Amino acid sequence: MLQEKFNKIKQEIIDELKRTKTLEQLEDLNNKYFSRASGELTKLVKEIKNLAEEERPRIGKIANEVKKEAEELFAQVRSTLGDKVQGENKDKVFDPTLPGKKQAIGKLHVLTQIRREVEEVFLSMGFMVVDGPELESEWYNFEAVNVPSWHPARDMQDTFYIKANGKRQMAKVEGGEENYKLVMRTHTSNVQVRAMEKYGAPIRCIVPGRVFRNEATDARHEHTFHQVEGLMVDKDISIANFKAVMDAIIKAILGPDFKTRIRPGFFPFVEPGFEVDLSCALCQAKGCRVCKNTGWVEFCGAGMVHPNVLKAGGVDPTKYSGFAFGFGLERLAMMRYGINDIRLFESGDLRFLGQF
Ligand code: FA5
Repeated sequence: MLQEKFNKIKQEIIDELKRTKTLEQLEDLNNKYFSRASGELTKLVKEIKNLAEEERPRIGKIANEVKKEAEELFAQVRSTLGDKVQGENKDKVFDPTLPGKKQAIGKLHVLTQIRREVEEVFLSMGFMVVDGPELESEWYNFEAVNVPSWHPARDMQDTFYIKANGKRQMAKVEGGEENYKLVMRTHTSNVQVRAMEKYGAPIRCIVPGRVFRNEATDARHEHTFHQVEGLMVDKDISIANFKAVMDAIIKAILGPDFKTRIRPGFFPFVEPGFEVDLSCALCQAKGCRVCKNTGWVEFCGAGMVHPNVLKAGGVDPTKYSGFAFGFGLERLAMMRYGINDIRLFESGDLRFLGQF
């Protein structure tokens, strides 16, 4: 009797396994037959103890065979269904033996890196780092730094003015009687008078920042680029002080043997004025498109602050003197790293940016 029951349950298990489609169904089936408390096969096995003693070994043997066979069938079906699930979820399954995906890690733009280095050098010489607006009134960008209205840079063809509803935006300058047009600052010199108004004299500051010009671009000219303005006003400041500061920054960023030259230059906001050139590192001063075959790259405008500018900043030119300069951050980076086209900086090309 019990023998028949074992054979029947074995056939049942075989039939039910054939209909099993998912691992969940298999789990339910496993409970139905093998659960310790109420599994149907478990219950049959428990009945063996009620048999006559001489019957028990024979039926016990059959029970073991059925159980073993059933377990093997379960294992087979479990493996087949498992493979199927893995196939379906191939991408979702975590395989620790596969090489990991490399995380792309961002980094600072080369100009940010070099700007921070420049700031460190100036901070070590007692300069503070000051910020100023990129959208500026004509007053601070031009008038306050002694740039007369006839100056070519004032021409609206020459730089970017802001129009709103077809009308020019006007910026009211505190203390001024006139309205001034708004302009995308053409240089960081717009902060010279702002800094003197705010901090008075003596003062030592640099102003790193973005500037804008209506330029035709080429290998060394951009319409949007970065300058670092410098201003030092105190008693008895001379060109010698400027030269010492300039030497320190060139040495720190370009190395002790980098060749520079100072020549006269005109800017309305300085007197006397000069320009600093860097020996072209791209062609070892032999001549190339960046230095326009001269061997030199214009790097910095500078000079002794014009008395009118000191006055505009509320500083007494009879007591104080100072120097100011403005250099191009891109040009500094170009000479340091041998970059032969300024347009690469804003290109967003990761093959270029990833090198620094
Ligand atoms: C000026 O902008 C003056 N404000 C500098 C100055 C400040 C003079 C204080 C005196 C006292 P300039 O236009 O020469 O000057 O520009 C200064 C530097 O900015 C240049 O030497 C060059 O390094 C960089 N530069 C100028 N135009 C461009 C451009 N289109 N693209 C990239 N860099 C430029």
